[in-house]
Amino acid sequence: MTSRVTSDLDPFSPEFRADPYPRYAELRALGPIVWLDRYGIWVVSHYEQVRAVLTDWEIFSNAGGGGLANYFTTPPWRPPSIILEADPPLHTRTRAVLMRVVSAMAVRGMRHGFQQVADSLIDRALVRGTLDAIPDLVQPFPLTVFPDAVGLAKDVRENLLTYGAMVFGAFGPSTPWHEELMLQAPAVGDWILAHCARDALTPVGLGASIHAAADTGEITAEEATLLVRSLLSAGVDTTIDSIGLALRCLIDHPDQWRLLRDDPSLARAAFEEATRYDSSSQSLFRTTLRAVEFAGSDIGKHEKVLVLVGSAGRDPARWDDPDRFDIRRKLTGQIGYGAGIHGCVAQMMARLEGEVFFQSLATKVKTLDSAGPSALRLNPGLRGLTQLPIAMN
Ligand code: OVM
Repeated sequence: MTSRVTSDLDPFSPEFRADPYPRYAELRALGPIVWLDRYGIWVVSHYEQVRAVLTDWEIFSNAGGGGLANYFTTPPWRPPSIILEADPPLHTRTRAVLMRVVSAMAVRGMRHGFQQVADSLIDRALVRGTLDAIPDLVQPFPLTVFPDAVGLAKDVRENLLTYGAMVFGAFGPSTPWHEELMLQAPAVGDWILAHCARDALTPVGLGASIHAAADTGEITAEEATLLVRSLLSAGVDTTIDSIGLALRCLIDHPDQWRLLRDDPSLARAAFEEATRYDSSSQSLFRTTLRAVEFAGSDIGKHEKVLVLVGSAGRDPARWDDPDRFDIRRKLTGQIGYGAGIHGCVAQMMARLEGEVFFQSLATKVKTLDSAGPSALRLNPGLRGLTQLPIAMN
């Protein structure tokens, strides 16, 4: 006998999003899979089921779209991603190219350049002492180093944030905020594709490496352009938000900040723990390719499953004292970057950005305090801050 547990919780409502963790615990208490009446979708919130869904790509497809919209019934807002919104065999071919382009070896060579940008941003912030860390310290870091690594032209990078807002806005339900934003979609969609073309990119960089794969016939020129777009879609907002949230974690946990300040070599571990504790990626979607019985419930064909990685990171069945932010935790089994064939392909770049940023901060900054309330961004596809006033010296 299968059963269906239902809930009227709305994971995309501002109330839920303001503090999702107690709500996640409510969802976990309801069972391993729950039907959300509000959207007519399934939700999994335990570490075990989150991992199970993410690693079973033959049933839980990405071709139906990465968000709430079901591409099997509703046309996508942009030409779909050929890596995120694709299944094998297409995904296998495109993922192989990106895996090579952002390999451990390629990422190792980025440290020095990242370090220079982080050092200079932190030096400038220290001169000011009191500032809003999101626009004035956190945002400029990925917004500089990531497109530089890709080889994007230097002009009009602000458009990247508008584009990123659209990409992640499309993950959630339609709202007046989203509808207004999407008025710019045709222009911004054209802008991004034009800047991802081979002749628009610098001759050395991740973008050029992707286009080089078109010379061997592994991918087409059009596919190369779309894969460059994937990097720019997934690589800017995500790290801005995760570095911002990690910074807030350290401000909210002064004992952990002191540990890091006294031993800056903890920077990578601190960022890793923040990615478990308060990941910028809280939710992903899959769409079933066929009917399946899962964790005691019958899921129909082409139904949406909301996968709460943010809840999996706090599941007491997987983590000791999960609501404790502990940068000395021996963290294995990270779920904040997803898992399985769609697990974040450039997660080593993200980790390097976080490590370099917090190592520089820990080395240069003596005191770090809140100077006012933080504010969450509206975008339903990512968790992040728009505002984080800080005082430091
Ligand atoms: C893409 C894409 C967009 C957003 C996120 C993402 C988290 C990928 O266009 O491929 O991965």
